[in-house]
Amino acid sequence: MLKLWGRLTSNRTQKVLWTLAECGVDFELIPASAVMGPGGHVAKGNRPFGVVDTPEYRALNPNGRIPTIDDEGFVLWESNAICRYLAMRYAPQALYGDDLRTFASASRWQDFENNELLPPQHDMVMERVRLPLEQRNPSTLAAARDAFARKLRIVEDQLARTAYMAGEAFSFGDIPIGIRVHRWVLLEPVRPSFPNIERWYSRIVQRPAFQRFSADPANHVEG
Ligand SMILES: N[C@@H](CCC(=O)N[C@@H](CS)C(=O)NCC(=O)O)C(=O)O
Repeated sequence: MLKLWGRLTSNRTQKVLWTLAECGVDFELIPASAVMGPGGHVAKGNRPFGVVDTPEYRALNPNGRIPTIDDEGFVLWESNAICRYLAMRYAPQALYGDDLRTFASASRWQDFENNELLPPQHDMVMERVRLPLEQRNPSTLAAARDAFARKLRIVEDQLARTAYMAGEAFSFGDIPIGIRVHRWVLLEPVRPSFPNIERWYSRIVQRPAFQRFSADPANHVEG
């Protein structure tokens, strides 16, 4: 069975969990992390899951980061590469219409999410949830919220043109943006108006594969 090292609260592990669910692939989740454990973040005095610092894990993933997969002896790290691999191997039709340009467009949205949306939202989660109160900095939070909303405007404009990120059908490009928007909705009860994102999100949350691992707020805004 496919093995996945990671944790439910990791947004990059979440991308892989959602993709696995879309593909209908069974797997074993091996909890692993240097910074979080069952009780929450180490910054709050909790014990991490560990594993990532062992020589065995470093031989699989020299970064000591999560997620990593082992699919019948094929080991892969980098969350977006894992999702592309899973889509190509298990669900090309369902996850990009088995079409080169849809694949390229979906990959572009993965890169955009990783480079533009993830860094400010990481700061938002640290400032809102994970850091002890005395370590939080209101100006870091304000800058992160502004940067995130500015970049989300690009998603809003895309969704004014197409029903989903890479065209008229769901693709793996919707997965990282979906994780990001879900966290944003959970973190920000009062949000700027992005009607196309709201319409798209209302469909995304109905997907059984999203419901399976990604919907639970505990995996996003606790710890
Ligand atoms: N570019 C890598 C980044 C991996 C990464 O930084 N993962 C985070 C979790 S989202 C991590 O390993 N955090 C430290 C830990 O939990 O030990 C990827 O997308 O897989």
